[in-house]
Amino acid sequence: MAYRIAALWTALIAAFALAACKPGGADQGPVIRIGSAAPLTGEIAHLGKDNENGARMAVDDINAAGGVKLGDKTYHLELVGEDDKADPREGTLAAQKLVDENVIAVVGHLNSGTSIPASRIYSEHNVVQISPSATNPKYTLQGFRTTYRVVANDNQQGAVLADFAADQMKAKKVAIIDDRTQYGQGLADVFEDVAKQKGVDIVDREFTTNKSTDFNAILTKIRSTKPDLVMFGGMDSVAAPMARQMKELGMKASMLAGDGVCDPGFITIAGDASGVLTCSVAGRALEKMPKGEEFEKRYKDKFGTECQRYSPYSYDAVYAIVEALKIAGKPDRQALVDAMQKVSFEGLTGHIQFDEHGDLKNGEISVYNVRDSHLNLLASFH
Ligand code: ABU
Repeated sequence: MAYRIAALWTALIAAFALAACKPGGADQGPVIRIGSAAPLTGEIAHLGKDNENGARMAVDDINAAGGVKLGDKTYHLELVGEDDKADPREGTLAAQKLVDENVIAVVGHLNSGTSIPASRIYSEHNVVQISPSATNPKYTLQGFRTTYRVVANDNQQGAVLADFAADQMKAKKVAIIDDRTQYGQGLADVFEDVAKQKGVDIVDREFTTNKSTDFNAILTKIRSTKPDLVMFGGMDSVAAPMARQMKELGMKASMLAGDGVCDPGFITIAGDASGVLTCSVAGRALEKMPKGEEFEKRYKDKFGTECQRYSPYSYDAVYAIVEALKIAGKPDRQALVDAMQKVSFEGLTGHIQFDEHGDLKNGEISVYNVRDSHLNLLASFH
């Protein structure tokens, strides 16, 4: 028995020493915890990790600059990451975990399909949620005071894609495929409505899932309609094998897609079929951010990989939380909720200020194509 008590004490002392040494431990004074929720496993883990990395970079930068001073106390930030597996149910479990882990606010989730169900939990616990990438308009239209995003939404993105298809790409016949997620189907619906208004002939509408990899049946059907474009609403892990199969089937059509596809991960998976893609991003292009190149370089040095898409936006989401904390003057969930509407600052990605719903004011849409295995900026729209 004496041996077991001694062993327990040794373990407790070791655990205490570890807590005191790690970032946010006792030696660094008071800590404010910020959550990050994204898919860290599964088909789009590269995008989820990118979102988390952006938030981590902001937290590390803020801590390196001395932390967050509120009144007479200086706080160290700690990032608490949860894996939502890009799954709606897992998203709510991750949200509840973050609430229980005493985070003051959350950067996330990546997907609209997880951000929307999770937002109810954050709202019930007065936890501010800022998504760096969820673009479905419904996300911010639920009447919650806690729900924000730092990107444009799919009403803007779908309309820009339809305008671009009709006016710049001169597409007359378009087939549409979506993945039946809130994001993919929602974006495809907006695109279809606006494209029809512009006189584009929607020759077919098909759907798949966000896990599918075999599209031969629907692509063979679509090929017979001879479209100029195949518009896809979904993510890169589905779009890339689809692009490869379009090439294998000898299809002449280009692929048009939104921000779930517009990243280096698509090019890696699609390989020599990647040149078929024209796509949009629901924000300012990294190339047009005054500190974009510096961010890209620092990101690569820090994480040993190139940034994908929305890490600059999760970086700004952390700064938006810190701006609101400074307005609130104390690390209190309710005070933070009350401060969010007053946030206004020049971020990495542009000016960050929110409308009454929590949408970014003056969101931008950028359009790219893929040339020589690189994303090539074509145009920006407000
Ligand atoms: N906006 C692209 C991917 C995330 C989402 O809205 O589901």
